[in-house]
Amino acid sequence: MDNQDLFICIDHVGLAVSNLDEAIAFHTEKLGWRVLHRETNEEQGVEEAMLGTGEQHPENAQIQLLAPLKDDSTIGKWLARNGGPGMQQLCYRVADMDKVCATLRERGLRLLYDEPKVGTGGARINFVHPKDAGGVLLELTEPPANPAH
Ligand code: MC0
Repeated sequence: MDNQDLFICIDHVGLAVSNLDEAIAFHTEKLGWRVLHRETNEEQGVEEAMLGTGEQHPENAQIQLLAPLKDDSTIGKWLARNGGPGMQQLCYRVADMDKVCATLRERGLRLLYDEPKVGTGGARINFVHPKDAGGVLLELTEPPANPAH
């Protein structure tokens, strides 16, 4: 990685869905994806599944299905505002979350959290506000040293 690079790869694309089991059925039975990992993240208000292929290379982007635990959660509000399911976020993988967040802050972008929170599989996560990222909610993820998926 060159010094100029902030991101390693696209880690995943997050799709907001109303019903996780129905969305998994669609993505596996119709589109041929496989469920690689599933978990509930109470703090983020989501039940989620990560989808990939049978020969998932670590740097191949995954599809993340995000269903709301409650109507007034981030995903619940997003579904209501957008009138149903759709693409909610783009997530970039980083090697050093603290360094990348500091760099982006220096460049004037708003990070949503002062300190990273816990995301999929124990990753450290933060988000760039969509108004500072061309209308796209950008998630940043630093995978744990020993990933759970
Ligand atoms: C809101 N806006 C978006 C957006 N959400 N634009 C693009 N993509 C999105 N996902 C826009 C709205 O259209 C609105 O624009 C403006 O931002 C403010 O919207 P709002 O209705 O007031 O929304 P807020 O402020 O309640 O929430 C927006 C915010 C929120 C980004 C702060 O979604 C948030 O905290 N997101 C980070 C956490 C998250 O997404 N958790 C779920 C995934 P106008 O022009 O109408 O003003 S958890 C996850 O992803 C974890 C498990 C993981 O991967 O490890």
